[in-house]
Amino acid sequence: MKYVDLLLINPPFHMRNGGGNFFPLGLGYIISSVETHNYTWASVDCTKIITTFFSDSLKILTEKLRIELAAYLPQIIGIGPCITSQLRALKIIVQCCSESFPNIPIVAGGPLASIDGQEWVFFEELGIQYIIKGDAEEAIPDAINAIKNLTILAIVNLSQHLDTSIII
Ligand code: B12
Repeated sequence: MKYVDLLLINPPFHMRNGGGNFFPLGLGYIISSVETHNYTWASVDCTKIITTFFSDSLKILTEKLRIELAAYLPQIIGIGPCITSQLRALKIIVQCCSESFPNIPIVAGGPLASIDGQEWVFFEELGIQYIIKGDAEEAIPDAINAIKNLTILAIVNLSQHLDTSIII
């Protein structure tokens, strides 16, 4: 199992005839910023798992995503770039992530998450805890930093309770 600060999940989409596909530029920007901050990352590209939203494909997505997620131990999960037409797949991704990592924060981002008035899609329909609106090159490293500091605080607290010294 590989420890990573950030696990990015690129949602799949139902490709049109003759449509193309490449790794999203927005995720590339986020990854570049995460590396600049010396954090680690990995990505699961769901467009490599399915290219249609027919029910057989969605079943394959559920099965294969579960297997891919089992390879990682992330601090935070980022799903995106989310767009309107991906809703059915987003439900599956959130469900698989919540099952595989029940205590790990999940954050969604991208064009759909950035539209005012669409927050309910993420919080109520998908059950995601956090969204980042707009560009995430600064917000994602900030979120990783906050989570790491919380973990350190928890360990310091525990060490005080136990009256032992823990070197972090
Ligand atoms: C280039 C582009 C494409 C390319 C490449 C897509 C790709 N995989 O990279 C192609 C031609 C393949 C394409 C296809 C489609 N596209 Co397009 N595309 C764009 C376009 C013009 C630019 C996207 C881009 O690269 N921006 C530059 C990067 C740096 O910015 P960004 O993606 O926004 O990323 C930043 C933030 O959003 C955020 N962010 C992004 N991802 C994440 C993830 C997390 C976890 C977090 C926290 C934040 C975050 O941080 C990033 C860095 O700052 C946008 C319009 C636009 N102006 O945004 C439409 C747009 C995204 N596409 C759209 C659509 C509808 C599609 C298609 C569904 C069309 C179709 N019917 O087939 C497909 C789906 C493809 C897919 N899922 O990848 C819509 C989405 C609308 C919506 N409401 O959801 C948009 C907004 C255009 C529009 N106004 O209609 N697209």
